[in-house]
Amino acid sequence: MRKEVVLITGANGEIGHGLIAHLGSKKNISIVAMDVAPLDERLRHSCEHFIQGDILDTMLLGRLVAEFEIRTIFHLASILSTKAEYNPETAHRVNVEGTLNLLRLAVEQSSWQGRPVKFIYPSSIAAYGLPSLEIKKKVGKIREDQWLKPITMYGCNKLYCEQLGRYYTYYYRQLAADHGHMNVDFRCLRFPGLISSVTIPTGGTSDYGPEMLHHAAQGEPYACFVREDTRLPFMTMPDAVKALLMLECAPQEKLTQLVYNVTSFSPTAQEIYLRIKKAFPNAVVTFEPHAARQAIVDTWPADVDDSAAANDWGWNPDYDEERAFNEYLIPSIKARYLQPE
Ligand code: AKB
Repeated sequence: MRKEVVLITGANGEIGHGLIAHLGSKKNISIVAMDVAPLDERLRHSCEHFIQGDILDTMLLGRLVAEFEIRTIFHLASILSTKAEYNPETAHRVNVEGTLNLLRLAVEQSSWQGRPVKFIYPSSIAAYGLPSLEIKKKVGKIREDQWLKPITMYGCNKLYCEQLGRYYTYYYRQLAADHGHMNVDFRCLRFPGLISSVTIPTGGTSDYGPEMLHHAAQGEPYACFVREDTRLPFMTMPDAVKALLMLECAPQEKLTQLVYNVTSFSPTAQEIYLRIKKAFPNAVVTFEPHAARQAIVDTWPADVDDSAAANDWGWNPDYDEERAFNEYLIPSIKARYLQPE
């Protein structure tokens, strides 16, 4: 008999780390983790199986369908916004074709199991595209259906994959039912910038927040690549994991939409710096905006409206800005870097 498991792609990534570390502590969950690189040693004990491979390898994915009964897929593998701009076509292949392959896998699993497999997909504030800084300042919190004109390949990929999820949830089955195929249960979060005390992101454009913090904690100078007045929404990694699991567990009948904004606090880069300086008085941070990266964040919203998530499935972050820095980020980062291992 095939074993019921949760499949997590992009296991070594930031969200992968946070999610696996959290789920690994639960007794009744078997994790099958997947990543192109060897699994981080710290995650090994939390995963029942690890598959090193590419989400573009359809033969490999076919073997997964045969071996496991997959209850939920957390499809976290992705090339982030800055890195994607260096090779947009490769990013498209990984971000879009990779997601399509996973959705096909979910369809096959759903058909075989006779029930829709849950497909939890992290989209991003990169799906938005505000036309000017004036408008960004004026509009404030934006809803899921507003300003969807991304300027990055990553943002285009995220927005399109949300549509693919919609297709495989509502429309695919209309034709495919004749062939015994089933729809999937696609659920999506649009994440803001994420900050973890454990991992540092690579290749993103909201990375200046976590990078500033981790550099300061290690006593290294940091050249911030955006202006002081740049404002973006952020959230701690524990809250990101909480949102993923809350959305996974939410009763289907409560969900009024497939895509939900989630957020917590919206500081400027200067406000992040001031919090860091208070905790690490020797921190050296300079602001040296990088034109292309600045242009990207200038199109991302200063804040998002996450009231649909609050109304439909009770979303509420545990960490506001004060708690995020004072009770999570600063103490655990100090413990991580300042104490001998
Ligand atoms: C990035 O900066 O690319 C990501 C994101 C906001 O999705 N962190």
